[in-house]
Amino acid sequence: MSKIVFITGATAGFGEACAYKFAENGYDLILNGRRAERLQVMADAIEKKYNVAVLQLAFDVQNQKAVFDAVNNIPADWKAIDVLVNNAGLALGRDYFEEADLEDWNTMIDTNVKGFLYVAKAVSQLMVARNTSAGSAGHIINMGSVAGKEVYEKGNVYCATKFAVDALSQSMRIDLLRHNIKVTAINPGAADTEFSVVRFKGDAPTAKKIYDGLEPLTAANVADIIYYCTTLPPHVCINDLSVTCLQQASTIYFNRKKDH
Ligand code: NDP
Ligand code: 8X3
Repeated sequence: MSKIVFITGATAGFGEACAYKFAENGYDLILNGRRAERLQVMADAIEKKYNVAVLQLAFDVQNQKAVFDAVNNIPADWKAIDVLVNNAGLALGRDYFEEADLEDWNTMIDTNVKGFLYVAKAVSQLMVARNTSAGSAGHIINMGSVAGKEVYEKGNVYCATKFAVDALSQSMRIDLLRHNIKVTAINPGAADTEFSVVRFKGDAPTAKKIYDGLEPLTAANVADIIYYCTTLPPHVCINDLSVTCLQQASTIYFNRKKDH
């Protein structure tokens, strides 16, 4: 029987790259994102190329009812979820604290903290139900960030949401210990996905400047690492993994190419 991975935020960036990586390795996929049409295009392409099954679950992780309805109504033969990639998230704005937009703050908190929690709780309940004394009953991979380890100017609430992911990953690891569920936090640095275009609300030139003079991480780099974490023996768990490109040492120290 194929293994099953559930990926939130699968319509772009890390989530999309994870979908292809896990499919390449024979997993059946449960894919989430708000953009249903993107999920459909991906599902068609992946099923054709990798001969795996794809279940599309288009919902907004901010919507508590939608999350629990979707997860609780997963068809019975999809319920044995081996891996959750709890990845959906975003930054909105990069502004001084006193100038930042309250709606941006609300959306980041509702998505990166509350939505993250709804998905983790709903899926962990399915994993608990199949607890096994032999090996692992499931693996939850939470998408943190270097911004969840160290704050930076104008990072305020985005950083706070990722610090919350860090704290919750630690808590979940403790509380789910008795159920044999692995919890891994992945904390990437700058990666060239749709993240910055979303953060700067479609302002492509400003988004591009984030990566000036850098060879940033790619979504595929991060997906490879996430997949690797799931290949270790059942008794081994990577708890917390930070990864940056060679030219990034922290959230603020970069070695950009000289002409930038
Ligand atoms: P992208 O913008 O490329 O992808 C974000 C994904 O999240 C999309 O699939 C989007 O899908 C989904 N998403 C956003 N909001 C919601 C929502 N409310 N409900 C469901 N899905 C949602 O960004 P990344 O791949 O870079 O980001 C993925 C995660 O990685 C985020 O948690 C981000 O904070 C984190 N991260 C990113 C880094 C980077 O530099 N890129 C570095 C460190 C961490 P849709 O719009 O279809 O809903
Ligand atoms: C995304 C990385 O440094 O832009 O989490 O906040 S950063």
